[in-house]
Amino acid sequence: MPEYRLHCFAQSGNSYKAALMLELCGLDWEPVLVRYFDGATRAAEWRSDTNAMGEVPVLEHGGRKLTQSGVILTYLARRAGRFGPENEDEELDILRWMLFDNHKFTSYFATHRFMLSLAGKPSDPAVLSFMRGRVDAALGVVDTYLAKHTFLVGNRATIADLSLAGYMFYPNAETGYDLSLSHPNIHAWRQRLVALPGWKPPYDLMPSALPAT
Ligand SMILES: N[C@@H](CCC(=O)N[C@@H](CS)C(=O)NCC(=O)O)C(=O)O
Repeated sequence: MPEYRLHCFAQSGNSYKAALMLELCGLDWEPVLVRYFDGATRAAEWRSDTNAMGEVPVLEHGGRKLTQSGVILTYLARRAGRFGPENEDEELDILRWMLFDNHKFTSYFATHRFMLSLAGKPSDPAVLSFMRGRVDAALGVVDTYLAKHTFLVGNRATIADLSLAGYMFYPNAETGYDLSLSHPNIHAWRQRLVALPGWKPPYDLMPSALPAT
C-alpha cells in the first residue's frame, strides 16, 4: 500500500491542494475516492471515524489522519523538505496567506463555483451575485499583489501558492471566470505553477465523484 493515502475527489479544490503537493514532491501516494455528492462526508460514521469536521481532504500517514488542507500542506512540507518556509518570517507569511485563502480566496471562489455549476439546481441570483462580489474582491487582492511579486512568499513556489491555487485550474465553464482575461497577474502566476516539474491538473490527479457525462 502507498505510504500516503489522500481521501479526496477531483471536484474538490481543497483536496487538489494536497494532491498537487504530494505529486510535486514525488511522494508515494494514492487517492481514495470520497463519494461527496452521495453524502459520504455527512454520514455519522465518516464524522466519527475519519473527520469530525465532515470535510475532505483527509491525509492518512503513519497512523495519523490529518485534516484541513493548510495542516496537510504544512505537514508534507516538513516531511518532504519542499515548498516550506526558510525562516520564521516566511513561516508567518505563509500562514498569513493560507488563512486569507481559507477565509476569503478559496472559500468564496469555491462556494460560488459550487452554486454555479455543481449544486445540481439553480441558485438564487441575488445570492450568486453577492458571492460574485466577494470573489471579485478576493481575486482583486491577489491580482494586485501578484503584479509586483512572482510568488506569494519569497521568490519561489511555497505551500502558500499551492493553497491559493486550489481552485485556479478548473474549467471556466465550472468557475464562471476566464482568469486569463479578468485577472492577468493571477493567470501569469498560474502559468508559473504549471511550469513546476510534475504539475498536473485536478482531474488528472484524483477520481471524480460525479458520474461521467
Ligand atoms: N478549510 C478546509 C475546507 C475543506 C472543505 O470545505 N472541503 C469540502 C470539499 S472541497 C467539503 O468536504 N465540504 C463538506 C461540507 O461542507 O459538507 C480545508 O482547507 O481543508
